Amino acid sequence: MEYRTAGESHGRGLLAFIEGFPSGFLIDVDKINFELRRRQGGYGRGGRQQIEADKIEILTGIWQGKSTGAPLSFWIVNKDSRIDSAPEIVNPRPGHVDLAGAVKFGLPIRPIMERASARETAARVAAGALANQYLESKGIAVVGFVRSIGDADSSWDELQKREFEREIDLLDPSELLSRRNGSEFYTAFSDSIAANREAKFREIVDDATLGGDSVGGLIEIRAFNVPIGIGSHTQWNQKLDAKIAMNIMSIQAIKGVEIGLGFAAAKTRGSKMHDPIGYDEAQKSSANQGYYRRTNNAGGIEGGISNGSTIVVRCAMKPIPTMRLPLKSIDWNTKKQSNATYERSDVCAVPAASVVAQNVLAITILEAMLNDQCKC
Ligand code: EPS
Repeated sequence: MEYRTAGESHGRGLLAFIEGFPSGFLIDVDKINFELRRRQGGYGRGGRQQIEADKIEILTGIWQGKSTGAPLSFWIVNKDSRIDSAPEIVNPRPGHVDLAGAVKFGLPIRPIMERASARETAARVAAGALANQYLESKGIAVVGFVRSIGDADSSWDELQKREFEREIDLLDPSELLSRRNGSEFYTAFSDSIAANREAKFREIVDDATLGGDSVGGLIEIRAFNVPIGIGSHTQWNQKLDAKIAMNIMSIQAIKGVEIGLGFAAAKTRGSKMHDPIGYDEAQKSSANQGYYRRTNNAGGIEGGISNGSTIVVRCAMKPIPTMRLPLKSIDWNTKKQSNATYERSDVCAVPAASVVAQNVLAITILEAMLNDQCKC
């Protein structure tokens, strides 16, 4: 299976094209549209989401509601479609594609930024939501949530932080989903922790809004019940962790990806890092085929192959580069100093990016499962 997207932020719409999806699968369009609606939400979103009502139309690859095995294409209309009349951007925004893209392609900034826009992720969410549905039918659950906004963690009470780290590993997918779906920041905190954490997040976003600034954050995605044996050590580009890193890093504004202990592994001794192996006959029919771990510092992947533990991925989103109080830039025509252009934008799109990351992880796992020689 493979997928691609097409479309521009203010063009006619966005397209997701999926090849190699299994035949005979009943596609739940409402579930895909639910994910598209979630992507449009979350605290800190800008004005565009008041205009759009993202929904898919399935153009090809479907017969009587079921996939046919032929290429599927999903179409999402842009209501705010005005690419040809949108004003030119003459002052490239630091942190955005504007400068490097215009130099490379020899075009004005407008057509470059229109394709680079994070609106493209609507198409990825649609494709990923289909993948997630298919995984669900095999008992696999992929759930993305927001861990933190801006520098909120630096003032987080140490005891509460430890309590959260302990309980998050005990949550099953349905508990995680119900917490996440009840939060305007798409977090996974218990009610008692959420109250002060989300107040802090709101304060950070509101402060950035007032200051004409923007904020990023930290996202986590967990994939439960992925069978042992997905991915392969035999070739570098078959490694599941490598595929995950590439696909998550390809999401707009993501600057860091880690799996399991991730960067903290660098300062951890081997004896504390690696997850001791046990065997329990009673778990033989579960994802781990009985080979259980009490810890999961590997984040569910060893040697590029899933080991039956929950796959745990985190990614860091940078603050969006379009800011009401802009940084210094140049004038693209005269090369003289000026301020970067400001256009309508989000102040914080971390909750939306958690929806994107969840669905991108789902399609990455499904691709690996379907394309894997080992047919787990
Ligand atoms: C987005 C729509 C865009 C931006 C955002 C993502 O809307 P507009 O540019 O019309 O206000 O809010 O795009 C970016 C963050 C970006 O870097 O371009 C969406 O639907 O997700």
